[in-house]
Amino acid sequence: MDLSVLPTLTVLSDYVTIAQLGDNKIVRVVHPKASAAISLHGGHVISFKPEGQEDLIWMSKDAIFDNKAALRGGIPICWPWFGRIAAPAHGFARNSAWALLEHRESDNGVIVSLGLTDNEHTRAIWPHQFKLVLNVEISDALKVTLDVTNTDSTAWQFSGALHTYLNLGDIHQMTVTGMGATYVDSLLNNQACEGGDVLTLTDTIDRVYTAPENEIVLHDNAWNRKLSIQNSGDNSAVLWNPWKEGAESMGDMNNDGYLSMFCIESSLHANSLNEGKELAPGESHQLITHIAVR
Ligand code: TA6
Repeated sequence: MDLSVLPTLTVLSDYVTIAQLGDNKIVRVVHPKASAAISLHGGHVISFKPEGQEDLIWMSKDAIFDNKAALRGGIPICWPWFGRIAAPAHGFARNSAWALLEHRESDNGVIVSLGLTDNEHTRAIWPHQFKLVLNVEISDALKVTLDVTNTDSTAWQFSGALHTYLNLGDIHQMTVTGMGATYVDSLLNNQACEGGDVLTLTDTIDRVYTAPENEIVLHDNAWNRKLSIQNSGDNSAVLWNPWKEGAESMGDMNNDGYLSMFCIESSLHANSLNEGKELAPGESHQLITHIAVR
């Protein structure tokens, strides 16, 4: 994504501006180490480009920036649930207006913090009080931390994901390692399966890998680079590509988009709303993804 063409609304510092993309306001970071962009709608990272590299983050050419729709691509924040165990799919955080809390910068990079707390709209969907802080650390690598706090007077459960769409040269030449052997296949009625050490794709995939290693590596052989994904605070890694038919069925995904993306998600998976991770009043939990070229 070419961030330089977006009109500037506000200059916040030498490195950070607020820019306009369609109807969305974007926190744009341009630093000697890397550039990045985060939509305030959804608290959604839409670009991370270390100096001299192609973007690590894939965005659909047909993504809809109307300040309402969840964005196709980037790093959607799925919260307070993952998937379709309730409506809206993947929770409401990716459709909510986040606030810019602060930005900090040094020679090493920029940290942007966004926040979302419960409001009338969120409580109508999910009747709990909460505070989310999203810390986006932009340097040679990208680190995204979703900090979840229960500000309510009773405990609640949640699930979720940092649903990262990675950008790559050619899906046919991609291999993935480190995802572990065991997975639940969403395309086979959630059947428990076992796979090999190296994943290659020739068709759609939608799997919850239940025992990923500390580092998952996407070998992007077309661009001759390796992307290192290190997740924590999760219980699984969801791997997804909709393939040709899936891409064609989505209005906000360009038809050939599946050729240049692969989702490797830091996920806290649960089968229902009350089987998620429990937080007592005042308790916090962090879901983290760290993405780097290695
Ligand atoms: O993470 C994989 C998944 O849950 C798939 O089942 C697929 O539907 C994808 O997310 C995208 O979901 P969305 O609601 O953004 O269309």
